[in-house]
Amino acid sequence: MIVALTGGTGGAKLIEGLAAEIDPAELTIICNTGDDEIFQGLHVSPDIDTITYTLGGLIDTAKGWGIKDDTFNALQQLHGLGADTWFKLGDRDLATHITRTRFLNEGLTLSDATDRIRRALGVKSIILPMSDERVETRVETQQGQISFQEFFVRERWSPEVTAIRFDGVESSHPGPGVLEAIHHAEAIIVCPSNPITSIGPIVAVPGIRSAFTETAAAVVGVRPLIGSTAISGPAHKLMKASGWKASALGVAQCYSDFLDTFLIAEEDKDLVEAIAAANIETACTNIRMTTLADKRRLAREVLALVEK
Ligand code: FO1
Repeated sequence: MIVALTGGTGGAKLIEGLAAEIDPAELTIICNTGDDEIFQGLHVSPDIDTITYTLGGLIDTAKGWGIKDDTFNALQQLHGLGADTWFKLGDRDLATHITRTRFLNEGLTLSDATDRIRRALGVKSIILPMSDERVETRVETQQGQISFQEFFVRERWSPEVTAIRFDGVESSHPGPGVLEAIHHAEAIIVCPSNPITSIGPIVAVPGIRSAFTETAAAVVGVRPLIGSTAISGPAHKLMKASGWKASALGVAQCYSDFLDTFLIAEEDKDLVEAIAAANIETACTNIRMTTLADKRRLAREVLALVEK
């Protein structure tokens, strides 16, 4: 069983490549839930949905989120009724949020709801929320504290960030199956997601980071930045706000206590020695994933590293 940690659109691209290269039933994905938020009264889990839609062949590949060719009639009607509609929920996407909210209202856990929805969408891989308890990523800016989606979508990640917090994480527990998956994994892949707001919340859940340092499985990470800039999104900005250098070295240091091998961009090859000093093996490659062929190539390179 290969275990992958992911959140957001970058991680989903590598997961798509992995699922095309190995039997998807051999893939267990531990997913960030710090981006979850209530919109239109519904529980939206963006990172879980991005992975579920990607593995179900439903993802809008142009945007990297939501369902391809979705319409937005309900949202338009909601706007007319005075609702906040800056977070774009498509008509088919809404069916997922309505279903998850119904399951949660019936007393199911987020893990149960996630499993029922992925099975209904024909997804063979196991998708595990990092926790069934609410962990909320909060972004502190000069204008005050806002949610991750308010920062990322409404403010288009323009505010200067002074700190990132994961409210509720101290009292949270790993979701069912998470620690078992880590301990029994043949290999663990840290996908090219935002180290602070996608991977950060997962390894902040008490017990998960230590499981990564204890597991016998090789842990291979793929860097989500080239040079000091994120391929997409605010990773470099959020790393600086969290006191990490937005360099390949900075990301390696974020994961240095549990990462065995780090796959970084060819452009960053001059950092290999510095990262090796953090006791992490490094390999360089082209980490951009535009086409499915790119995603499959990178997945093959990562799998070759975990087999080493
Ligand atoms: N990202 C945007 O930039 N704009 C949106 O309106 C938006 C809506 C949305 C709806 C459902 C969903 O699952 C994801 C959505 N995203 C949107 C992406 C989301 O903000 C990010 O994928 C993650 O939260 C970042 O990790």
